[in-house]
Amino acid sequence: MANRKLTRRQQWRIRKVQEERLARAQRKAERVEANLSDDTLGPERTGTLLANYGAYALVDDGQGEQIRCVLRSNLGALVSGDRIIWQAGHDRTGVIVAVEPRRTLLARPDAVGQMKPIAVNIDQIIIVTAPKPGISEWLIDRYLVAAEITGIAPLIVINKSDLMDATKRERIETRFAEYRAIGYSVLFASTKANHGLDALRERLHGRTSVFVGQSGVGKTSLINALLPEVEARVGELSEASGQGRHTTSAAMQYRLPDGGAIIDSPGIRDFGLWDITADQAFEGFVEFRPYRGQCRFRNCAHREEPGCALREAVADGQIDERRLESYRQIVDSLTRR
Ligand SMILES: Nc1nc2c(ncn2[C@@H]2O[C@H](COP(=O)(O)OP(=O)(O)OP(=O)(O)O)[C@@H](O)[C@H]2O)c(=O)[nH]1
Ligand SMILES: [Mg+2]
Ligand SMILES: [Zn+2]
Repeated sequence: MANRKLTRRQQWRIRKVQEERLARAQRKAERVEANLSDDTLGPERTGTLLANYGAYALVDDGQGEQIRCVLRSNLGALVSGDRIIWQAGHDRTGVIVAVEPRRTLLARPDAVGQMKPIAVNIDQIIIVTAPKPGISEWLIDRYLVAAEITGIAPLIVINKSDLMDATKRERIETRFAEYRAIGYSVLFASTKANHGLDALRERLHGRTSVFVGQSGVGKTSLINALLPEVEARVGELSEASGQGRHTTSAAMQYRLPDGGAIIDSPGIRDFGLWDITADQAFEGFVEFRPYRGQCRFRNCAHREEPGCALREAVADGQIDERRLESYRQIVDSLTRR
């Protein structure tokens, strides 16, 4: 996963930070436990899980109160957005006893290839990218495939527009014209220059959206700009990154004042789609759909085969060549497993 080799000293520091974090979470969980005893627990109520820190989780009780809860065992991996059943103890603590079925689920494989949920019960995936650390269409395509096959609407946001002069902006507009042509919305924004935030706010209204994208593109900054009052609670100094900057370590949901919610998620370098089939990947490229079953060979891999409808569509200017290449790379990554 790491994009560079870490020195022994850095590794030691990362381990130390993680141990401290774990110990802190454990202490908090113990304080929660101290306020809970089976005979004083309140009745079962519904709530929304805001963030899961492992040893304990933060729950929204639906009345604007945040409750620190421990989790009964055997509930599985709960994540931001889960609708849960909980019982109150003393002093804004509680215990989560059950989880409701999920409406939608966005997941990704972890380091050992196990699918882990990122966020659940969401309506919209906000794919954030920025000229710094760099715009990657390959990564965007993977998120788009995930959005298409989970049926969650995507929105592309290009943040840090303040870092673009007119020429650069023009060049990026040209690169993203293809996405607009196949039906995706692309918004430019800047938290620094306070640009594009109203348009974004409009798209977030009344829905539950998760912000995804590479580390450092400004997901947390966007959430801070949209909800200035939550500033204190987002971003923790990450020594693990070795760069002394704030980086998000657990997905966290925030309620929008006029309805809806936004979920901040930790940045990732690569977004694998390991549990899908080549057929699903095909469906994930919306502009390919009219060509399904049109190739000469039924098992066409859309590479060198004669009579490939997708390659012909590229030659006719109907399909973008880079998108076809992106599809092939995704399929390659599936078979390499
Ligand atoms: N120039 C410029 N910098 C920005 C903008 N928005 C955020 N940044 C900077 O980008 C850096 C990363 O911002 P974050 O909000 O922490 O990024 P993130 O996507 O949440 O990163 P992770 O939590 O690691 O996934 C910070 O130094 C921000 O100050 C912007 O609009 N313009
Ligand atoms: Mg962040
Ligand atoms: Zn083909």
